[in-house]
Amino acid sequence: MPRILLAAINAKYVHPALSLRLLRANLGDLEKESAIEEFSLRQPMEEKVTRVLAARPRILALSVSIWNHEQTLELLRALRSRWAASRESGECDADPVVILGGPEAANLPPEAPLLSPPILMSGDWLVRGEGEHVFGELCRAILAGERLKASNAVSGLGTLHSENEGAVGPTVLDAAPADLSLISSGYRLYTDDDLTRKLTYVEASRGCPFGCEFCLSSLDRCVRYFPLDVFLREMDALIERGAKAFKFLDRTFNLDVERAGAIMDFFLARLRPDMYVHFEMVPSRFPESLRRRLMRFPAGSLRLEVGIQTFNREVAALIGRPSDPDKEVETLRFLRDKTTAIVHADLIAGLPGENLESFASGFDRLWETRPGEVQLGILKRLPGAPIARHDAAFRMKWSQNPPYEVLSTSTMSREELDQVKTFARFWELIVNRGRFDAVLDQLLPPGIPGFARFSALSARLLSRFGRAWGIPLDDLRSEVDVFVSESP
Ligand code: B12
Ligand code: SF4
Repeated sequence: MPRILLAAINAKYVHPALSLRLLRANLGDLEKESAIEEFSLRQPMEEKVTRVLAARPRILALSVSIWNHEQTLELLRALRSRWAASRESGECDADPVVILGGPEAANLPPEAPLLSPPILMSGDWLVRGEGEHVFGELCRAILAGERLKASNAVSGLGTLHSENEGAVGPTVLDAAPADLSLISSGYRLYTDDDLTRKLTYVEASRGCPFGCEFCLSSLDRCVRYFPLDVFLREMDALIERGAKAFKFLDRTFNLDVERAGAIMDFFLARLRPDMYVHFEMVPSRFPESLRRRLMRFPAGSLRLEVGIQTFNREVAALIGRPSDPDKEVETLRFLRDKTTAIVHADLIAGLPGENLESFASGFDRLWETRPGEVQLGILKRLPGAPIARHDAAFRMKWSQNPPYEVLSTSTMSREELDQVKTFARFWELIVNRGRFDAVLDQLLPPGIPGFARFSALSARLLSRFGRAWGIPLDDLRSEVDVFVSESP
C-alpha cells in the first residue's frame, strides 16, 4: 500500500495531470512509497471514492483546479464520512492527512475561516504555489510525526502562514517558485498507455511577462526556463516511447524566439506522420526566423493557440493586456496563407468596458482571417486574478461557483452575454467541428460580417430547439440548410 497517494480529477480522460507526476518525481526516497490515481470528471463518484479508500494512504494529496473544484469537494466529503465510519467501528484509528494544492486551491481566500470556501476547510494542509520542493519535505514531516516549523520548513523555501491546531481550516504553506534546473522532471512517470492514448503535456518554461488581469499567469511574471539540453533529451525519450500528441503548457512559447526555434527544429527533425505539437503563442512575436520554421511543419503536425481575447485597444489597456490589432491580424493572415497550422484563436466576452458592439466587431475582424477555430469564451472571474479591481467600476456580476463566469457588467447585460454563450455553443457545433464545411461559404459568405449573420442563425436554432446542446446532427443540418436557402 502506498503511504502517499497523489490524486486529481482531470477534465477528461485525455488530459493527464502533469502536476502529480512532478510532485511524485520530486519525492526523493519517498517516491517508492507513493502512487498516482487519476480520475476524470465523467467517471462515477463512487468509483473514485472506492479507489482512494482501497489505497488506504497515510497522506492524500489532491490537485485542485477550476474544473475539478466541485467534484474534489464532493470526493473529500464522501471520503471524510467513510473515514469517520471506519474510525468509529475501530477499523482504523486516524484519517489520512489531506494536502491540497493546485491553481484553484492556491488562489481561494483561506484567511477567514468562517467565510472560507468549503474545499479548503476539508484539507489539513494547503500548499500555495509550485509544489516540487516543498511537497516532499511536508510529507516527510507528517510521516515522521514532526511539526513543520516556519524556521526549518521545507528548506527555507516556504513560509508557514498559520497553524490552526485544533481549529478549522488547513495550515497554509507558501511555496516559492521552483528552481527549474533543480527539479526532477516527471515525464518518466507517464505510462506507455498515457503516451499513446492521452495528450502528452510538457513544459519548457514557466511564468509569463504579461499582465492580463483575467489570467492567473499574470501573477507569475518572472519567466523561468527548464535547461534546454535536458528538456530536449526528455522529449527524445518520450518520442522513442511513442508519444504523439505533444501539448506545450508554456504560457507564451514564442517569448524567447531563439529557444522556441531550437525546440521547433528538434521536433521538425523527428516528426512522424501521426505526431503533432501544440504551442500557445502571443500573436505579436512572429519574427521571420519563427515564420520560416512554422512554414516547414507538414499538414496536421502543428497546432497553435493564438490568444486574441479582444481587439478593443481601450479594453486591452484597461486590463493590462498588450494589444496591437493590426499586427495580430497580420500574424493570423500569415498563418492562414503560408502555413498548414491548425490555428485556434480565442476571444473573451464580458471584459470590463467591452460592449456587444465592440465584441461583435472584434469577432468580425477575427473571422475575416479565417482561423481554423474561433473559441468564444465568457470571462471567468477567477479567484485571485487581478481583474477583481474592476468589480465596482464596471458593476461586474459573476457566478460564485466555478468556473465563475461573468453574468453581466455595466457595458454588457445578462441577455447579451447569454446571447454570446448560445452563439459560442452553436459556433462550436457548426463551425469549429468542421461538420458543415461544405456549406460554410454560403452560411458565412466572405465579405459579410459574420457576427450578425451567425447570431441570427443561433437565435433561430435556440427558438427552434429550445436548447443549444443535445441536438441530433440531422436536425441541426436541416435547420442550417433552411437558413442558408432563405438567407441572401
Ligand atoms: C491543461 C489545462 C487545462 C485542461 C485540463 C487539464 C486536466 N488535467 O484536466 C483544459 C483544457 C480542459 C483546461 C480547461 C480550463 N482551464 Co485550464 N489550464 C491548463 C494549463 C494550460 C496547464 C495545467 C498544467 O498541467 N500545468 C502544469 C502543472 C505542473 O502546473 P500546476 O497544475 O499548476 O501544478 C503546480 C502547482 O499548482 C502545484 N500543485 C498542483 N497540484 C498540487 C497538489 C498538491 C498536493 C501540492 C502540494 C501542489 C500542487 O505544484 C505543481 C508543480 O509546480 C493551465 C495553465 C498552465 N500552464 O499551468 C491552465 C489553467 C489551469 N486553466 C485555467 C482555466 C481558467 C481554465 C478554464 C476555465 C478556461 C476556460 N476559459 O474555459 C477551463 C476550465 C473548464 C471547466 N470545465 O471548468 C486557469 C486556472 C484556473 C484555476 N483556478 O484552476 C489556468 C492556470 C490558466 C490561467 N493562466 O489562468 N485547462
Ligand atoms: S493571457 Fe496569456 S499573455 Fe496574458 S498573462 Fe495569461 S498567459 Fe500571459
